[in-house]
Amino acid sequence: MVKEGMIEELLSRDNLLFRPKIANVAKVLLVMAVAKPKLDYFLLDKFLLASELENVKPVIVLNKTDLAPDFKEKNKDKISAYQEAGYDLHLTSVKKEENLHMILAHLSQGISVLAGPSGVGKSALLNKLIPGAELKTGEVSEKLGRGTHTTRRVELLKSGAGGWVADTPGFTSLEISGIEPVDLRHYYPEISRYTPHCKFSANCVHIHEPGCAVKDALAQNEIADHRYQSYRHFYKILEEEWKNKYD
Ligand SMILES: Nc1nc2c(ncn2[C@@H]2O[C@H](COP(=O)(O)OP(=O)(O)O)[C@@H](O)[C@H]2O)c(=O)[nH]1
Ligand SMILES: [Mg+2]
Ligand SMILES: [Zn+2]
Repeated sequence: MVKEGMIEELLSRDNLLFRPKIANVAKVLLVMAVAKPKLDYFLLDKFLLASELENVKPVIVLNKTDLAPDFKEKNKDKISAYQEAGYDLHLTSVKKEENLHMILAHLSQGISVLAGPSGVGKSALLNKLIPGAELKTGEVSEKLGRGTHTTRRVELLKSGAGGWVADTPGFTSLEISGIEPVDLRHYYPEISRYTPHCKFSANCVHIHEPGCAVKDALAQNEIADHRYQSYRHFYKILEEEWKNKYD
């Protein structure tokens, strides 16, 4: 029997990474699809921010590579940006059973959770990795679940690798507003590396300050443009939110 340790809790909001709360989560596998649905890098970065905010180690899983065989080649700069920032990243195909052993290896210790948008293959992945898991897959069942249930269950499944893992419902948006704008720079490892070299390193948020080492690194292609754009994007959002908070 794999369905041990059921946790049942009211779910009133859809926008938090770990709802229902699961205590002592060691790792979060951020599952996204390379196609169907199309990979949204801003959303991936938002999941990364939310994970860091929760102090949980994120592992990036880009699934459905069978649907986009040229994904790796076309996205190699973006992929290496995450790897160079220090994130574990795996390209998988649940359908073709590619690289699934790498994911199983991540489930060897403590509690892990799967998070990511709906339809990317989270439940299908666990069904492959954990014999007997029998989680519902496919968009139809998820939609029905959302419409008709006021409670959702998070089931802790025992992985063959030794740890425990929880599937989660899909998330459409996430909460990162707990981050103070000036602190956002610490959440982008490859950006924060340059901060000590900025002229005004104590407060430089790398947007329009003079003598900014991050801007220089960007010009030299040492920081991936899409990551800097994502940083700016979330900086502006947080700045706006914090302005409204204290005005
Ligand atoms: N082509 C392809 N389809 C997949 C893959 N993984 C999952 N799917 C399909 O994607 C749909 C959504 O999967 P599901 O596990 O329910 O996604 P979840 O919402 O993230 O749990 C299902 O129809 C799966 O069969 C994959 O690697 N390749
Ligand atoms: Mg699912
Ligand atoms: Zn700077």
